[in-house]
Amino acid sequence: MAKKELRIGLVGYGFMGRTHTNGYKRVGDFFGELEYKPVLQAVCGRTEDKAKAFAEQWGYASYETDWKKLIERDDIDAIDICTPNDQHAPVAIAAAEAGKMVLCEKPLARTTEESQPMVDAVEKAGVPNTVWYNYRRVPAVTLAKQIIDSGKLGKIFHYRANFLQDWTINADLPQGGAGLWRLDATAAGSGVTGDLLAHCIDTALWLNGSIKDVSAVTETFIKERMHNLTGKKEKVEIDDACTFHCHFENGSLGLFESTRYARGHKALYTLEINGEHASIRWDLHDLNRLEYFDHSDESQVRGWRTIHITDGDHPYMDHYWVPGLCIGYEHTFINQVADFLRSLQDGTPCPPTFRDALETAKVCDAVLKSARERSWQDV
Ligand code: SOE
Repeated sequence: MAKKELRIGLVGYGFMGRTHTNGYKRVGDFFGELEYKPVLQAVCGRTEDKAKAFAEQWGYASYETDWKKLIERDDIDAIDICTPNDQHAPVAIAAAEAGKMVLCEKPLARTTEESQPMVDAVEKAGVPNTVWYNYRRVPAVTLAKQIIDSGKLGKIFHYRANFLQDWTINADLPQGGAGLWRLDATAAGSGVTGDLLAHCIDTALWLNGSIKDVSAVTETFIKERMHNLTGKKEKVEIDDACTFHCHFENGSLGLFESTRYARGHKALYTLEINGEHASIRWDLHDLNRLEYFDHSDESQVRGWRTIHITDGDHPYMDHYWVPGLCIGYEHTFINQVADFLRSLQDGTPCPPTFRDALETAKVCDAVLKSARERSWQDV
């Protein structure tokens, strides 16, 4: 049967542009049953030779240098936003108003205030939408969700998550511009809170439900950095590190930490959930494994077990290799594209939708406000 085409217009050709494009290119190989197939119609970026080179290297049929032109094109069905965070809102709102589907890289935008009109725009236009919180699509994390939903953990007491990196320790690293916009508050909105804790919060809301209130501490270790766009040393306005604790609506306590100053850690996203009957632990550096402790095991053999998430009955894994063989980071994006295409064919939302991601934005805002005002904040 001929597949229905989903013609993609990608805005932004950085790291995330590559991860998403790889997802579009590979999804048909692994998820051959889907009715839709992505078509790499156009990539858009401000610098013409870079946009052209990206189109040639990754297989886009054409390129644009103005996202407004991309959105006007009637041979594009879906706009995928991979720009710095300050561009998410204008592009998403214009795309929705033009009737395009919208896929947006996380976080939804810099603040809740900026995110809300994006939610309103996609809902008013009735266009399919999703936000690329890709770690939900790690098979081990999806399995954690299934185990929690089955009730095996019982009442949840604790949710703990870290996202640790070390790439900004060097004080000579400039801020701003390509590659370094994550250090520039104007482009990024915040530092580790919006960039890294947003992932932890999205997963936590999915696995453990809503967060009621938060108490946070942030720190900016390097106070001034050269700004690539102005050529001057300027104040650093982002949070380099953030820790917060919180109450979840289900009565459990949450503890979260993120930093770009944890020497030796490159992308150490870990989470642990402790319930009345069982606990779960996961680590991005070993993403194919889920650790599980079940108190109902016979006492002599009771202990943490490590489940290698590579079997055909584990989430997504029947689409990949044979049991025992691993997948990687890039497959989380392939899985996300597959889920988006399936949602189109089923006429259902593809979580996290813009509305779901608004919840994460609200928690991030409350965290930053709590740190600024040194007080507990309701979400
Ligand atoms: C930052 O270094 C970063 O690339 C984030 O922006 C991504 O969302 C995260 O998945 C990995 O780290």
